[in-house]
Amino acid sequence: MEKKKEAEKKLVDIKDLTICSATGQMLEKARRDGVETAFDRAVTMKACPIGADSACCKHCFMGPCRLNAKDPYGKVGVCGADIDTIQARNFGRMVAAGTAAHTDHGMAMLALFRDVVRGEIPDYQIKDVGKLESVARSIGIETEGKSVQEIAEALYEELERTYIQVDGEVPFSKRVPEKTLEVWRKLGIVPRGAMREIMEMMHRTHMGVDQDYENLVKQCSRTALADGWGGSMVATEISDILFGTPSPVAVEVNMGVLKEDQVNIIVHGHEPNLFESILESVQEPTLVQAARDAGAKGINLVGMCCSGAEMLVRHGIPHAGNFMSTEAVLVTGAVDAMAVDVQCIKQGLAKVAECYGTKLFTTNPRCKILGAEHIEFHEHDPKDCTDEIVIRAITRFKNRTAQIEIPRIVNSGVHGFSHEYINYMLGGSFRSSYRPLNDNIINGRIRGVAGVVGCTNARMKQDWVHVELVKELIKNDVLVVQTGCAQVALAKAGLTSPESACLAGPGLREVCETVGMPPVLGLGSCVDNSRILIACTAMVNEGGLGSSIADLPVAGAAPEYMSEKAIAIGHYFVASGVYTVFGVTFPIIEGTKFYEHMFEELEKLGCGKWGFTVDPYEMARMMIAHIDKKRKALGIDKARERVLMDMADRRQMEG
Ligand code: XCC
Repeated sequence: MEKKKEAEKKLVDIKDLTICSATGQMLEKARRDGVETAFDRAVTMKACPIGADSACCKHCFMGPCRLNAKDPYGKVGVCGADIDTIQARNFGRMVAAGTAAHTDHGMAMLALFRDVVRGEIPDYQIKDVGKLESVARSIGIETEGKSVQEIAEALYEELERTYIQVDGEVPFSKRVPEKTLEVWRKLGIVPRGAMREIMEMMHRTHMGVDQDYENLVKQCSRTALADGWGGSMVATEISDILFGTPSPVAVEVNMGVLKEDQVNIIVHGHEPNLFESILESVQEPTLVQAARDAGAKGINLVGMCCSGAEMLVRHGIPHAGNFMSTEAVLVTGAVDAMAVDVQCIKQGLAKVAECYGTKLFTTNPRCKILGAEHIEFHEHDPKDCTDEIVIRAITRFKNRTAQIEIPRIVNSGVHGFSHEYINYMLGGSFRSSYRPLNDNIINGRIRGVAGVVGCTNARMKQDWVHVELVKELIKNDVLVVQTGCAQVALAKAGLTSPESACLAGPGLREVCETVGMPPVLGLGSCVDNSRILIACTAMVNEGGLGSSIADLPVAGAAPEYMSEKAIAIGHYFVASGVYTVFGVTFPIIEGTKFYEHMFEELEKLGCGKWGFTVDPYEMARMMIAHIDKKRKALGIDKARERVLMDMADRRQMEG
């Protein structure tokens, strides 16, 4: 009886769990079907309060030692480590893990590129030669008079240093604005190879090594920068070179993109090569015929999470939902196969898939899940794996037994705003540059730019903080750029459509309507946050907005983050000069020296700084206040005469 009462008490109203109606509908169905999801587990699994405060040290076996967040300096660990050392060490290991995830992905993309260039993988080609040349030139590789093959070989050789270089600066440090790089050099945080940085981070956080929180934070910065300006940036650039640089494309999102009368295949993960190959397999005439023979009208390929976001911006492939919807989507019963590769793949998927007879396939040797079937993906013969997944999905379609219920919700938007396209979009083909963006910031039509990125989290009302924050920002004339699961949250809320410009403030609205763009620009997956770094650099280089990234009227946020990758991303933005506000929870104790350093002192050293709040409106206020502070420092706090310059004005000005 007591137990029953307890269970009833814990049955939270679904409206408090998500604002995504499709996910809510599926959570209702899951409850009826007796199927458990992460939302349920988050209610019954109380987060460990000591871990949440980062007040626990388990780096040696004299512990684990627990300190008291309410009296952080009241005691120290058995070895004598104080609260600042413990928090900085814990943070450092999170940065190392997040950086490792992105850089391991990036290194895999670079290895794929090498084998394609050397003719060892005929299934992929260099799709974007223009991008190949521009990336090569950006790091000092001479392209004039050289063949594509020669440029590609030289680029591979150079970018390999991003990972393995023992000394020196990563190749993409050549792209960093001079003054920002100067700050890094002064602080000693210019990254060497990512392997070296991650290794040193792990070493220094071992028991009895670095016990000075400021010194530890320096290594956190160097490691995170090896991600943002290293592993992640290489992953983005190489994926563009191999699979095409995104440009705006109309896309449908939400669970209504599933089709009851078709074979539905979802790809969920982070490495675009699996998805690119499945895209080919679903168009294979023999497989399309096999699907028809099984009674299906066709094969419907759909993405989720970050590889879904990459395919969304690159090819306009429909997207079924973000991280907190991956179990819920299986509850439709309509998913015939879900193929996963690496990162953000809940082990809980195996159980839910089993309940609905969905085939769950792992494909990457780095990620196997008990209960899922493993069909290994080999780049040298990718179709072996992806054709087999399609065949198995068709078989499941033929033998469907689960009751099917697909939420009839589809949202449309425009995505695919790469840095290259932003350049073209605002300037047009005659004066393609960031000048119009900078001018519109200077004249006050656009107040500033905010990156709103990151995950969704079982401990937050899914999508709610993202949507409220972004609405607040655009209403105040702040242009929003997005990646990852955040982008999908806003797409489902309809804010990535050009029509949503009506929700923007008058200045931003005018710019959006003139150009025909939405006030919320979707850039791609989480590794594509590197596109935001490049956009910031372009704004600095264009002139008029200061001489370092830290001078720009920009801010970042990850309001519903959940992964260590997000911590690494947040810290590389902070180290690059961006004020970055996180929601949910932050592994830190307010009032400690470590807190002061991360939330205040870093800015005084020429970097950005961290901020935290769970409230979307407060988050918007904090970000806008920062943007206004930067506008004031630049002397553009008073909006200037609101005119758009034309070519004649510009020539006169330049003259
Ligand atoms: Fe994962 Fe990348 Fe977070 Fe989404 S946003 S939950 S990290 S899928 Ni990248």
